[in-house]
Amino acid sequence: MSSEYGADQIQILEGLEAVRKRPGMYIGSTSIRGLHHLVYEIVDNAVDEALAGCCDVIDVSINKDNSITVVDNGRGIPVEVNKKKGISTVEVVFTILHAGGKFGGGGYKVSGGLHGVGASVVNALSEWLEVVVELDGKKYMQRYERGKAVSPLQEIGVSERHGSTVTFLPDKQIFEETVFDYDILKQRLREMAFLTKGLKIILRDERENEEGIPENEIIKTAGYRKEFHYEGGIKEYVEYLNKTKTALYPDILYCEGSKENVYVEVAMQHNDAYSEGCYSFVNNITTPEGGTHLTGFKNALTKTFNDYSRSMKFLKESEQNLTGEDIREGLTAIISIKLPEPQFEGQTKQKLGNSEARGAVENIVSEQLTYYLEQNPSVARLICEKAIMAQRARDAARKARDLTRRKTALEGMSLPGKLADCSDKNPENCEIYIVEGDSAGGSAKTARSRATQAILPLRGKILNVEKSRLDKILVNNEIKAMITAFGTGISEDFDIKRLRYHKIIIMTDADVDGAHISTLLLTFMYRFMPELIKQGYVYLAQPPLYKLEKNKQVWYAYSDEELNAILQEVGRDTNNKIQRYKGLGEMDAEQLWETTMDPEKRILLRVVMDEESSSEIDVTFTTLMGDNVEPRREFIEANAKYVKNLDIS
Ligand code: 1YM
Repeated sequence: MSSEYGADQIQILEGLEAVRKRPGMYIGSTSIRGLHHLVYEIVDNAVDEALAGCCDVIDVSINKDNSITVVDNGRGIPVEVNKKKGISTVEVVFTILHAGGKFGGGGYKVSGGLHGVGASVVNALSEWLEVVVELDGKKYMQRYERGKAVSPLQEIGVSERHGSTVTFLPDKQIFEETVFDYDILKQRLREMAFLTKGLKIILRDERENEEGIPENEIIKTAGYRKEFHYEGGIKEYVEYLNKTKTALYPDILYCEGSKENVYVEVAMQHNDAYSEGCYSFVNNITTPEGGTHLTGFKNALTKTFNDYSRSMKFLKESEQNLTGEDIREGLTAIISIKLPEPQFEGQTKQKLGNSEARGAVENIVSEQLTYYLEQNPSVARLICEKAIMAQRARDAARKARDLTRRKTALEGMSLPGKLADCSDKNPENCEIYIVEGDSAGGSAKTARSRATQAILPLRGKILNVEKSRLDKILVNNEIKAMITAFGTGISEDFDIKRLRYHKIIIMTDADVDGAHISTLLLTFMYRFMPELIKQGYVYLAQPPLYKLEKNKQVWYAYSDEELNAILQEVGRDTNNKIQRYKGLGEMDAEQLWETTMDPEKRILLRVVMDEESSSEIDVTFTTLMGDNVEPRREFIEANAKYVKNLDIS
């Protein structure tokens, strides 16, 4: 045995040891995010097999013990002994760092998680991993523990089918968190299915806890199950994203082609709203920061629609060209390209750098879109009319903004009258409470710590930005007050360096109206100041739901569970006077300070967003705030059970 322990084996162990020493370098992090990357790495190999045309079903299960099983019906990972290494190809794939699709020769590895490093990394970071391969009538198995094979690949029986099955348990020594989240996997697997037309991906949750999965995904026999299968691929993705909106025309515009070794696919459709949702992917990986492929797409769109508008005389000679933003108002688009050697740039390596991608996308989209517009003049007209309206609104908004800019330049920073500002001028120390209603605003002004806490009361409901254009939004008083108070400006003028408070705290009543106002405020920030959320400056205050008094002693409860716990402790007798807070206004200044504003005692929820799932965030906001009632009803039904204290009085 020891004589076989040659240089190759030593190299293998050193490679996997490096992964265990610095897991972050291979999977980004050891947080919940890195944990889920393990699944994507294994699924990616199966998706590659689907892209090679050899597999059409991938089945992913979260098992009872939080291990994961991925099954595909592909050719099966090759089992023959690799002459150079002296071990089976399966073992090479799972134990040698960077072993990937290059083995088979010919094709290139197309899909790939954040780092595309594959099966060996997952193996190195798992307590154990088992791989089963079925091919040519036989069934093989190998098991590894913390990356090391515990036996060679063994033939364990016969089989009618072909494919690969991988089961692994993430190593608790490596990961901060080892419990998989059904919803996170669901989102990414849905996205993968959209990006790979025809591929069926099944997700099952075999765990017994009841938390977290919508009722409609329960299957009778055991656990939860969801199936993603889209024959229309990214066309269906656009349809899905626009489901919560009102489409401007029935068609999904679609372009496809290859140029300079770049395979390009684009699907798009306008809706009657005002925000833009263009999502780009390279080799099935999302590129939240865009890059050359997205630039190519935007260039093509701008040029094609300007040329068309001029040729049809929708735009007069004296009129300015439409900007890209005018044309993309209300546009939902998926840009998906595949190329052999993607180069990612930027701080987070999420921006495509390959210059050939720009030309390829620009070319294919320009040509096919021009043809489409010629063939479909009525759709073309609708889009051009919408863009021209956007151009006019943008002009009006710019004039309004120039006016405010000039005003601020003349008068200095004129802060809104309703704002009770704090005295400290260092933004790092400062926080602003945005408070629902004048009466709660009054209590908050009395209660606050004047040095560091500013209060901005808002009257009633703020404008729903999902349903208004920028020019309307900018004359809304509540919104204007927020913009001036924050100091950053919005959209292209946004500058985080001018932010006047490092905590923006939304404080609304703990009821349905309060939740609605919070959502309106978050929608506004998400659409016009997304950096505030991305950089973690936005918080939700958590006022208590109950006050409990007994023998002059006072307790506050922030949930029903907490109330019950307190009642258990102090006893449930008739002398308790439990008070249910209907709103912030019912608390006096002292109570408000004690329960919700005192930095020593309060609970704040930080609002976070994962940029990799921004298309899903968009769906959620438009579901909640858009025109279509049906998806909103479905959303509320599916999520009602998460709402602990739904007060509809
Ligand atoms: C549940 C995970 O890994 N499936 C899978 C992997 C491979 C193949 C088929 C495959 C690829 C090729 C030829 C080729 C891999 N093979 C390799 C390597 N599912 C899963 N299904 N035959 C089979 O790329 O030419 C790496 S991955 F390197 F051995 F070919």
